[in-house]
Amino acid sequence: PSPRAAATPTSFSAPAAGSASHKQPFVIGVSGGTASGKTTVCDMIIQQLHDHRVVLVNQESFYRGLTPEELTRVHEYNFDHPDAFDTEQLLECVEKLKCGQSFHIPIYDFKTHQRRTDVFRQVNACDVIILEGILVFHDQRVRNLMNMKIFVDTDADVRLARRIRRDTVQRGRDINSVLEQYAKFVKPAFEDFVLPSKKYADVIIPRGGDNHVAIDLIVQHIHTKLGVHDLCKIYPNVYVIQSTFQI
Ligand code: UZR
Repeated sequence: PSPRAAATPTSFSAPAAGSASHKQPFVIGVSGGTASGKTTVCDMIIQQLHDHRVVLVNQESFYRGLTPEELTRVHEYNFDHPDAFDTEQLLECVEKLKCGQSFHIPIYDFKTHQRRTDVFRQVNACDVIILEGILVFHDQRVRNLMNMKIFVDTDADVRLARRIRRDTVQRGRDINSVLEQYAKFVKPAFEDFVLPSKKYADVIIPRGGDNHVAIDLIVQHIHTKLGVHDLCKIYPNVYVIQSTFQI
């Protein structure tokens, strides 16, 4: 219980989760091209924010499952296009978390290109939400929920080399299909959708997770903002308690 709740008169009920006086989490968007080091940057930020409750929401969890027909022609499916994601559900997730409610995040299986139907990931109230993905800056409504936007900017050759290693080693693909998919979908979608969304970033990190100076500066800023954020939310509550006493 917060000190404010302790000072609340017994006749004054605590605000319901989701009410206007709920302390809203600080939302950070982390975008960048495939294999740019987004996850590494998020992990480093999370490590340094150990004194706060942080929830990482990955845009990949919101991939739509492929229909049986799409599955028969999976090599023609564009996973890098904004329509491949269920953005409405992603929006609902961040909105709910922002007002202190929990959310069941789907679990996407990269091998079957389907959502798991038996399990989901429950995420609860938190202080910081990190929203990570290639296209998290694409939709204006999602962008508007963010308090800070970070774009991880890594050279295309470095990203392709990492992508080849990741897809062949971790996802069991053969190198020709990885290169084909890269040329046909990944690179054009990066140029059409990901790169143009870079202009919305507040901070651009060159070299991704290798850039410790940038990450330290970002974490310092988040700490400052979390403090300011808390204060802004405390004042309206103090006002409510005072007016209750006056009645
Ligand atoms: P990151 N992706 C798959 O490979 N399989 C799927 O079922 C769903 C997505 C890939 C997607 C995109 N593209 O480039 C990448 N393809 O996941 C985005 N082709 O993930 O940001 O971690 O690179």
